[in-house]
Amino acid sequence: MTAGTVAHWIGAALARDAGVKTVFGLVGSGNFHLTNALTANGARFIPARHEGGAAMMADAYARVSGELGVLTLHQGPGLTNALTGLTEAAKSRTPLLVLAAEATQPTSNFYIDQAGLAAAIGVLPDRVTAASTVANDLRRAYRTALIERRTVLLSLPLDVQAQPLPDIPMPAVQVWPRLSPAQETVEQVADALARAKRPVFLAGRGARKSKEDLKQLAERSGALLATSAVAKGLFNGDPFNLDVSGGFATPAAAELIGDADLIIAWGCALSGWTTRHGTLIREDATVIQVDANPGALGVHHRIDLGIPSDVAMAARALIVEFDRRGQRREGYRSQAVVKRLAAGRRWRDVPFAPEAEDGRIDPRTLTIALDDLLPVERTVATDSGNFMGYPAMFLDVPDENGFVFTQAFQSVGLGLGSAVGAAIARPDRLTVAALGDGGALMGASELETAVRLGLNDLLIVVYDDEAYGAEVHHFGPQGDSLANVTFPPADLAAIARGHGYAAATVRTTEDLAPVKSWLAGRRDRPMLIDAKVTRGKPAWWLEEAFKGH
Ligand SMILES: Cc1ncc(C[n+]2csc(CCOP(=O)(O)OP(=O)(O)O)c2C)c(N)n1
Repeated sequence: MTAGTVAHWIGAALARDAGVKTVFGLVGSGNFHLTNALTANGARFIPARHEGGAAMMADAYARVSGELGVLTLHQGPGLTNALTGLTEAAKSRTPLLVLAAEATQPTSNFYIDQAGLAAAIGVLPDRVTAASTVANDLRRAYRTALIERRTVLLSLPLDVQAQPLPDIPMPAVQVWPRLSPAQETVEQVADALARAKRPVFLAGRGARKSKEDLKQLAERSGALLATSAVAKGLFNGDPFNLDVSGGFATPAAAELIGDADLIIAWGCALSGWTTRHGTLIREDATVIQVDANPGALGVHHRIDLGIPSDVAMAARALIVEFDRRGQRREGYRSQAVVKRLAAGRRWRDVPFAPEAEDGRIDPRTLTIALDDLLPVERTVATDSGNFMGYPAMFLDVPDENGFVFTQAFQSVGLGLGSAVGAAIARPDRLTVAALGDGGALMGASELETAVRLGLNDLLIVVYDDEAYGAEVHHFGPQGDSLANVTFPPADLAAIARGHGYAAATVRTTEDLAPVKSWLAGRRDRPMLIDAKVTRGKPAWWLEEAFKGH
């Protein structure tokens, strides 16, 4: 019996009044009535098999759809199981509302300090304190998650959930006005662009809604365009697009970014990943950072000017300023750059000698073959590990919503859950989950979820080196024992078939024939390929990642 209780009211307020369409989670006694109330009022509930998977599904769903992610959990262990995914979401500023039941009696087995736990991982703790305050409590948490782009834990004490409630609507959520730059600041940036010979724009996830403005401004000011890994695909099709900056940058992109005399970061944190720990940015380059979150300015890299502003508003104000001045500059858009890009814009333009190992395929050869085989309309979600640059560098994505890269916490095991969330958000696209064998087995609890949900346009690609490759390549050269980070072969194709997948073991490009048939056929089940990849050499971006340890 839920009607008329606080639990019922929260479900109805979110699904009916706030229009929440999709909710992820795992149901226990503490969130049973709430989840039923959500679905009774029109939301779709996606049940995961592990809260860690559910958290990543909600996170990726929010990243790909642009909607608020909503997650519902049982009290205590339901929440602790979700912590790694929630940390990734919090560090990525994913707008995510976590509705977790809460045992408030310290004598309960389920009791923990949920607020303390949330605070420790960068999640904002909040609570529904009483039936009389639920409308305001829910609105506050919902608004903070959505508008301030935060991961918010709204704890729902069991006794409060059970209290009766009169029929009141959820109050409207007030939208904050967007920050815009002062005219003086706009002129300062326009002056810097007018002085610069080689300006480069680095755009992050915070620029995803501003690409047309940024492309226009770059054209007027002669800037080249690049993105952080998480915003890959943003400037697809632009003739001066360098694609990803940082560890995954092509030699041409790294060279051109490395020579820039002005860098403007747009909604981009300028993290060590994007700047190769600062080495991609010349010491004498002017660095300007624009971010809607003032707290993000200058955190990872030195800046000469930090502008707390909505990215699109700042870009538009600069376009107006350029037009007012009647300016249009060639800047970095020279014929020499056109030629350099024509010769090596994409990673696959860079020649390589495939590594040879009996019964194994070079991961670059594999990924290029897949890139040719798979439809262009795709979402690529990657896990963490030595392998992760191969999909990031050799698989194209159609736009800025096509790449799910959950590396803010650099955790292994998040890839499969995030692929499921992405597939739910974009059922019109093929979803590619790129995993290492370590990450695939760590996240294996969601293998069944994809089949159960009928996610038949999901292709799981396991880069199987039968090891924690990142550790092998980190410590191997020092002569340390690798016994604890290498494993005997596991038949991941058989494991997948057991769950109901189409599956294949891949050792050569010819072994991809079943993928071709799967793509061409009825696609009545998802597919997994266990690619036995060569193990001799570390990925070249790994050295960069280790610098952060
Ligand atoms: C949760 C978690 N545990 C451990 C690590 C340390 N770690 C980083 S990469 C890696 C190996 C992952 O192996 P796999 O998924 O097979 O990918 P590979 O490195 O072999 O390509 C490990 C254990 C981590 N980052 N996150």
